[in-house]
Amino acid sequence: MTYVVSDIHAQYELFLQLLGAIKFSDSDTLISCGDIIDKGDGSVRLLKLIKNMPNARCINGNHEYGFLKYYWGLMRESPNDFDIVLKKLREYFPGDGALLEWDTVDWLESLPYYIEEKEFLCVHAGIPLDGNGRAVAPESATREQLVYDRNFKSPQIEVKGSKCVLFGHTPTSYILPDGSSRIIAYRRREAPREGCKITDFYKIHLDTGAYISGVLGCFCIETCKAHYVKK
Ligand SMILES: [Mn+2]
Repeated sequence: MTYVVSDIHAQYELFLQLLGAIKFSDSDTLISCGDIIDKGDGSVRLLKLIKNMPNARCINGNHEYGFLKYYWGLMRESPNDFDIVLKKLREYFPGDGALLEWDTVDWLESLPYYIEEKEFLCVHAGIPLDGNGRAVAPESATREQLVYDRNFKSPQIEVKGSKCVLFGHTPTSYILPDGSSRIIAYRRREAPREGCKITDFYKIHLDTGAYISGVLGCFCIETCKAHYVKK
């Protein structure tokens, strides 16, 4: 199975709890839509854990992008002093920054900003739509558009075309009328009511606001079911 998660925000124990709840195994794939770090105190432990999972695929969110921009700035200031740069990068994470090593920084720098498969597309915040309401080709979107998009989350924004877009970035409790923290799957008007193919949906809003709500969810591509754990 393929499970997609977003905005874990340094909730290390809660993430382990989620892997246990879905009985995540070597034959499964995990996709993270970004914002693994910040807000909680387990940023570096979580990065190292996911980096070492052979069946995990990750993209960067605005928080990883913000960290990388800070890193690139430090490298311009002190291009010859890697020790100073690493010291400052460790201080960036007040919780467990002391555990940060260069290989994790290099790994973050190597990550893409979208994952595109035949039937779905993973981005952090959203993707611009063209005049026909279709998502533009992700390679033509800028990093800023992908990690900071402000419009895509709106329930009024419908995506035409054949792919489902999975994203996070804004807690769904800000969108749902009852303020609850659950994944929102937007079903296509033309899709059969009981269908369970990923292409029956045009977008899946994944961010359950784990660091505020204590709820972390993921969405399974094959079953189209959401799974949750709570602190
Ligand atoms: Mn974000």
